[in-house]
Amino acid sequence: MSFFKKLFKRKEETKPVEGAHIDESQNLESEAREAEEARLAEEAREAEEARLAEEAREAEEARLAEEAKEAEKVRLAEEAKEAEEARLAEEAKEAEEARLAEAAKEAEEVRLVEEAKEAEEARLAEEAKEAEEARLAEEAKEAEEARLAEEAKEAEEARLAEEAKQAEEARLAEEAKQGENSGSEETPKKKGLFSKLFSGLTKTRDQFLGAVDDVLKGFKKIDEDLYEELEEALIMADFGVETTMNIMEKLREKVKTEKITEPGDLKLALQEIITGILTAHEWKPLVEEGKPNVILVIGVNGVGKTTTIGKLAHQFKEENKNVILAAADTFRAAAIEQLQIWADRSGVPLIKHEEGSDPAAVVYDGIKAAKSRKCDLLICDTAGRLQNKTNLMKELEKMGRIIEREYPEAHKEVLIVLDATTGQNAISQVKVFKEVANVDGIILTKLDGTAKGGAVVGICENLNVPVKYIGVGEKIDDLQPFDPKAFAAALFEQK
Ligand SMILES: Nc1nc2c(ncn2[C@@H]2O[C@H](COP(=O)(O)OP(=O)(O)O)[C@@H](O)[C@H]2O)c(=O)[nH]1
Ligand SMILES: [Mg+2]
Repeated sequence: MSFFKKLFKRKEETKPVEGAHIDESQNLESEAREAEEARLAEEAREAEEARLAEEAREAEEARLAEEAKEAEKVRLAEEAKEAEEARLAEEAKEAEEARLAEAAKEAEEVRLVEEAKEAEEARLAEEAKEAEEARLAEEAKEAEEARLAEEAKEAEEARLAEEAKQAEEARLAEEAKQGENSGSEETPKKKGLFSKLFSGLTKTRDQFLGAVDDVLKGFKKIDEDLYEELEEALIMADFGVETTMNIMEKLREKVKTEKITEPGDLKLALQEIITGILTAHEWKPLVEEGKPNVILVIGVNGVGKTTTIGKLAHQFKEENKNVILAAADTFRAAAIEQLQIWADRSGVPLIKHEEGSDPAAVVYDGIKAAKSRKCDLLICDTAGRLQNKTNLMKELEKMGRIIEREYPEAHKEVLIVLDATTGQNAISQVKVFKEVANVDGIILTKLDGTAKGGAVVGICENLNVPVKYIGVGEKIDDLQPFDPKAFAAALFEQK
């Protein structure tokens, strides 16, 4: 029976019944029982509630645990997914890197093969070129020897004739000196130089002066057309565009200030302007007196370095200087032999090594010999292989270093030899060599063989390097100090 039913029943039973007699002890007992029952019921209820609460708590805990477990599962799954993704990404990255490395390796291999191929081709080309050069040098040497033998014969004849002429000139000069009009400054030597220069410039003069004369004759007054044609004549003689423009500007100016009206008078004006440009650089002698001198002769192949050195050696020997040569063009045996021929002709000693040896070592030995023989002048020949610029640069640097180190007391000159027949190209050669060496002066050769003599004017104006000597022929005395006034005069003088 439930607690409530029991209670209800007890109340029914305890309802005062009219007339009924209720035993007092019975009542008390019943109350105690009921109280006990109520307490038990209360306890049962509380126990039930506690159990329910416990159950609810356990259920809640189980639910939470379940939830936590599921959350953990989700988290782990998530983590596993992420790890997998990371692994895949890493794998993909590695695969990509491997692919790129492979591609780079392949590209590098292709490049190396290509480079090796190019190097081989360049080597073969260089070899072929060198072989060709050697052949040409051999030919040149043979021709040179034949020519020299011929020249020696001619020179001897010429020398005898010259001696007779000079004796006659000396006699005349002496006579003139003794007479009252002895003031003439032109020595026979100077006259001889000028006549060589004059004949050396024949080709240039014929073309240039011929063209100028034609223009001037064709006009009655000075106008734009005349200027234009004169400009053309200058360009044709290889004065160079810039220099021609400059000369023309100066000419217009001169015509204005000096009020020149006759076309015929323009010739003298031009000569004056050109002389002005050519005298811009002061002429200093190559050799400083009272101290040793070293001249390093540079320039591309075939411009006339070796020939010029032979001529210089001869000239300085004639001036009673103690000269020594060094064959630092060691690239070909023929080059050394060629210089030997010139040394023998001038009667000066030559320091030489084997073909292919270090040019700087030759210079070193040259300095040693120059010191021990107390020479006034050491002249070094060099190879001018522009096609191998790095090597050339290294060689020239090394030679320069050796001279500075071993011969600091010497006056040093680096001379570049230029071939006048190359005209304006000569200017770019100087620019290239200026990158690798300090160039102190220019020697312009082969003026006799070209109508491009006007290039001298362009060279003087464009390069901040003075022209020191000019070559006007192949003979030993066909080299002369550059005299701007004489040059301009020889360019304009009529026969
Ligand atoms: N006509 C003429 N030929 C010259 C002159 N100077 C050098 N040569 C010639 O130019 C050629 C090359 O000269 P070389 O001295 O061997 O040149 P390198 O290679 O610079 O040493 C030779 O045949 C020389 O005779 C010159 O002033 N006039
Ligand atoms: Mg040479």
